[in-house]
Amino acid sequence: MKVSIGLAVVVLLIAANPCAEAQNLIVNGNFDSDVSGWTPLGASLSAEWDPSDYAGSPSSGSLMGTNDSPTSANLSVVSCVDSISGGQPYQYTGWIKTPSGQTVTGLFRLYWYWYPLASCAGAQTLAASTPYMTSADDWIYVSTDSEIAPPGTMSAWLVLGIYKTSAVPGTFQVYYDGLDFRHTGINFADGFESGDISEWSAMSCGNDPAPPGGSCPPECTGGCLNNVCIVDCSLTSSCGTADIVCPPNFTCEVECSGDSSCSTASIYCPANYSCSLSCTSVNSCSMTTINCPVSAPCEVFCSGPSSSCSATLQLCGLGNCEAVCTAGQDVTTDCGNACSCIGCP
Ligand SMILES: [Ca+2]
Repeated sequence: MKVSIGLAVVVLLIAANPCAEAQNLIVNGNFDSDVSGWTPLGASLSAEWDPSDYAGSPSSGSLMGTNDSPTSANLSVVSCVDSISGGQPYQYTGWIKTPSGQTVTGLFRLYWYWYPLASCAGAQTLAASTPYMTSADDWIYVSTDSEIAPPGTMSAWLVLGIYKTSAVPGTFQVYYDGLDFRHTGINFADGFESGDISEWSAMSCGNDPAPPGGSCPPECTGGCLNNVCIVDCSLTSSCGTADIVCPPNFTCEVECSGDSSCSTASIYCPANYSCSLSCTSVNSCSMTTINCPVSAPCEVFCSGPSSSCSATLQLCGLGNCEAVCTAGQDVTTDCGNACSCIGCP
């Protein structure tokens, strides 16, 4: 597998630095029960809760924006987030759908502004945007590029653009869901002081939406933390007797720290959220197979003795897929159509 040195460095930094993880700064980006925190600007625009959810969850919904201006109008639903750090990179992602069969045309996109004061006060500066889109009959994932906040930035004004382009009366509707705005998790260490992130775009390969979470399912035997389901396999031969099936609405971490703990197990990741397998003890993941998410990141970490991974198989999805070995462990990474793929030597 031919990969660039830059990408390998990125992956190792991410793997080695748990501080590189960032969290979604949007309080209500999944619209589980309402559209609180979001404000439609303009008398011709409404923002209402709708039961349609981008992941099909029966316990969540989306924001339905309706632009019924009698003429063309570029309107927006907005939300302000604080706790921005100047000089740091941020990215805005989400899911968008438009009902088919609308009688008027329009455009939609995600974009945001920076503000020098908290609560989006002071003079605004346009940050970044997705391209304008014209149709999305089913939910599509969209993402801006990563954008560095100017020095002194305190807050960001996040916008859901709902631009009715027809000059005739009629309503133009757009649904938004799974919105995520976060520090993109790059902590500039030695060698990256210039702030040049042009080599870092591999991080945005695939989809990596924030999981909706919910009450912690019983299969998360190590509990749940920040919408991460932890499967605890710390006892000898504890998890290899049956399939390990991650619940659908959480990021999943399977921790095989006991001897032979996950040996011969088949692991099924959540379809839409990232998944990781760690193998840290004698034969902990021997003959274990991990079935990766459809397009979210999938990682296997083999550390400890060389037998911690032996005849371990990683079946990649479309997203970032990687295996990290520290001591000659044996993992086969089947890259398939992964947008980025790094296996162990
Ligand atoms: Ca939702």
